[in-house]
Amino acid sequence: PAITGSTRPTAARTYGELPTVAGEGMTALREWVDEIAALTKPARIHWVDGSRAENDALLREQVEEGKLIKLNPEWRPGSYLARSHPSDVARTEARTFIASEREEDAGPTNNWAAPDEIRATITPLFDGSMTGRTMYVVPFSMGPVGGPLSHIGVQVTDSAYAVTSIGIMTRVGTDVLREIAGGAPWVKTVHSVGAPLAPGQADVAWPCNDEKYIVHFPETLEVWSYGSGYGGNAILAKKCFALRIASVIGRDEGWLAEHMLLIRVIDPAGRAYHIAAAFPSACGKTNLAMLRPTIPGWRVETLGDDIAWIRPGEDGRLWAINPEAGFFGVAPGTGESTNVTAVETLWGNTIFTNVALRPDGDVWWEGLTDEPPAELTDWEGNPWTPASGRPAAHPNSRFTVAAAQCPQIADDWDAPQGVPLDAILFGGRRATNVPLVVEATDWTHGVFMGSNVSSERTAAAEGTVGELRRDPFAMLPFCGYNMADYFGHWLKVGQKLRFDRAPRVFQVNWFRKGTDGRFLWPGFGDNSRVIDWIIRRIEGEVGAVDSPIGRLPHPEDLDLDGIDVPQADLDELFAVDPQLWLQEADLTEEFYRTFEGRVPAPLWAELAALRYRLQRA
Ligand code: GTP
Ligand code: SPV
Ligand code: MN
Repeated sequence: PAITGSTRPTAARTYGELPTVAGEGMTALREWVDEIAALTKPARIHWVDGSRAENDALLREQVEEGKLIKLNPEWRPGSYLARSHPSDVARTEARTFIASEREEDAGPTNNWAAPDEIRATITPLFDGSMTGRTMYVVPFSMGPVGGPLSHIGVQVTDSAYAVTSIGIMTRVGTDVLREIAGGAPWVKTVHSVGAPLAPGQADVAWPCNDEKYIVHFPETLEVWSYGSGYGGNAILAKKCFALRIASVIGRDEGWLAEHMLLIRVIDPAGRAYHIAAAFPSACGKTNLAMLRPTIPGWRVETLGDDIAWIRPGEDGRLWAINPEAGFFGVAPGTGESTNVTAVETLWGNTIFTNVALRPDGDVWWEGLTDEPPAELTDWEGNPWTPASGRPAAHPNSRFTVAAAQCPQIADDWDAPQGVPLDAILFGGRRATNVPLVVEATDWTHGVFMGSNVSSERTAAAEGTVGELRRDPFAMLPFCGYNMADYFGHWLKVGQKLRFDRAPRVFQVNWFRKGTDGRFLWPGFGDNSRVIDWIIRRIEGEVGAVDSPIGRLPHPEDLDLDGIDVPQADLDELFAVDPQLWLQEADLTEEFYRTFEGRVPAPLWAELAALRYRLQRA
């Protein structure tokens, strides 16, 4: 049957076209939309078609309503600045729930809620939550529409900011509806900022609610998000779907949904390698994804900067896609000297959130230039000068921009079948202990390494910045099921690979500090020197030094031509202190014990072997 539009609340204003896509699957979608509308009671419904005209209209409207500031097109064409409410600036992990039927399926690292109970809690909040607002229906695809590794979702939201962000971050449009009409399964995601408008009530620039719930129902493939308009709390395709829900689908179907960047590295001989790397939030994924090697002859092509969906292929290799279509990147620290590729990517058509505004109508943030401008308007809209003694941009301020705009994006970045992985990197922000690079001896050891990632907390989520916490596989806030089962799933995926075709696993740490508190490694473009070693390891061109924690480079094998890292710093970068590592091992045991017998035996065996090697060192 042809769709004639929703029967519920009559549109006070009409936008776009009601979808005319026909097919069985559309009935279920329409019924669901009607059901959500009956609950949330919006003033109007807008089916998003993903067209350029629609996007332009939505942006214009947000400017008229004071929700976006149009940047000076002379400097930043097609670009906008959003200022969030000061209380709504990052993911709220304490308000994020996995509502699996059984508590043990969520596991000790997630906040669990009984599905019935949490539905009973949030349903009254959603009741009338869109009053006076437009409810947008956004059909999106993660991965190319119809691709073998792709999955579809629909987000209903009362935030136009979310709609324009999803439009950049995913593939939105009527072709997705056609897939749904044809019977493709889809994930239901519901988002409300939780700020109903009474008749005549003026809206605010960033509506949100002090009460927040980000709730995932892994059994019914649903996400319900209430009260926040920011990032991963509001763009539900990203962390909620592509990681938390997708990790559960992957567990059941035999693949992996990971918090990983994806790159192609091309060496001076023209050989191409594909690397995926998991670093916790604000620990360098976007930067490595856009790497400009400082060693001659090397090139990096960007494939993805935050999420990878990875599947064992029939050839015994792991194949990965980036399911997203854009970057939601950390602004501070992104500059000409650190990530020139990002700076070039942001030339226009970008939505900035919580950065500072220059008097000339362009944006600025800490690290964009060495010297700050003499005067700015800070992220909260207050006058700012370098003497203000506070950052002008919020530490978790972000840019939202299409992947296709990246000057070094791979030509085939959206190839439906993805790319075969040669190496997997695990990293974190560690001032001590973890060396610049260390290679795992085999897949199981690599999984052990991944399960032990710890990292200093960043501004990407609420909490105390700098505090060391366990963040296995950089998935602590994103694994939608029991983390110990997830470790087991990684081991199982490894068994499907041909031993000589499984990616090699490495742990890296760009953030080790000297006793004086300065970074020992220059990082950024110079991380290509570590990549170079990794690839020469893969090719068997260099040996390695066995250490209790894994294989380290022979000092002469790390290409340091053209940089000046003092020998003392290099020694410290690779120092492995058995006593400190034995303490880490104790923490690992403590951590594993929180899973009450669910951590797979091979990982306990790795821990025992590690202790044995450390005690003999
Ligand atoms: P999410 O988007 O939150 O997942 O973050 P991300 O992992 O993509 O981190 P991103 O690349 O945005 O980097 C976060 C911060 O770390 C930025 O301020 C960077 O400047 C800084 N950073 C990235 N790479 C390096 C590095 O090699 N060395 C140092 N010292 N800092 C780095
Ligand atoms: C992260 O925190 O890892 C991000 C930002 O990539 S958000 O989308 O808000 O999760
Ligand atoms: Mn991230």
